[in-house]
Amino acid sequence: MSGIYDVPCVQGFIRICMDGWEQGWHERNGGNLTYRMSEEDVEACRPYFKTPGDWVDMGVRAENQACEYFMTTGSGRYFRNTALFPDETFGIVEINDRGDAWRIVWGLENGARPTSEFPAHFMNHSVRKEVTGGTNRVIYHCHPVNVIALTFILPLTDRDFSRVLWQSMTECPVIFPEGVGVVEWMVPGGPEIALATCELMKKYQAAIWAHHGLFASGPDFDTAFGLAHTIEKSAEIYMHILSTGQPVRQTITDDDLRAVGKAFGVTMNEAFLD
Ligand code: 2HA
Ligand code: ZN
Repeated sequence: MSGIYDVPCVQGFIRICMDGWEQGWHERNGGNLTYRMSEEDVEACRPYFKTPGDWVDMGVRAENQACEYFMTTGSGRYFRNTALFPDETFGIVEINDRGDAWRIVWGLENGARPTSEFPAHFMNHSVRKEVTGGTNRVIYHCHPVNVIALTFILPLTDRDFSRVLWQSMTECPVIFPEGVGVVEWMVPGGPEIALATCELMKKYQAAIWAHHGLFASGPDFDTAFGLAHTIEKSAEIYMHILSTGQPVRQTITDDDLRAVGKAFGVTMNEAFLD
């Protein structure tokens, strides 16, 4: 191994950033990504660590994430630049033994800091780590056009969004059988949106932020990105249907959704089915 850019988690992090950019989900400095590193990831990257920066208090605390290491995009940095200027665009932070402060151990050069949504990511990592028995590692926030557009026309309920997304593309119920959560419009980067999202991420793998974007999680980059991609594609199909102005003649029924769930061995969220 010749450098930190040969470490698989670093390559995976760069790849998802560039994939999201190519999808058009990261205008300017939009979106953010964090990855909770495994012990092997940390050991592979450690030879390239620098003298750590000062501890910075997060204003939130998660004891189950004490001493973890996270890869994180930088506040104000552009996904578009990730491959070209990786060590300025993202970095690695270590969490202290109280689980309430970070310090930079690699990257985030030239005065960068972790994403403005780091406290939201951190608290949601805590929830997802707990409810998945430690398998969840990725939190990915993006600004996909059709998901955002839908938040202007559908009622802002988990049920309404889950049903529309399930019905617009056959394999959606297999990928997120529990549905998706919806957060009403809130100021980005603040504690309120972080806490509202945490409540939803106890039940769901993804939450939609009204008029803002999507917050998706997963055990690895492929799964988290794939979830965001699937949700956005389904929203896009629904928007295409609406834009024809034609009445919907047929759709996937609730019994069809149950049948897909049964065939693929997943438990559908019955609360959202009639
Ligand atoms: O600009 O997307 O939600 C980064 C963001 C904040
Ligand atoms: Zn955003």
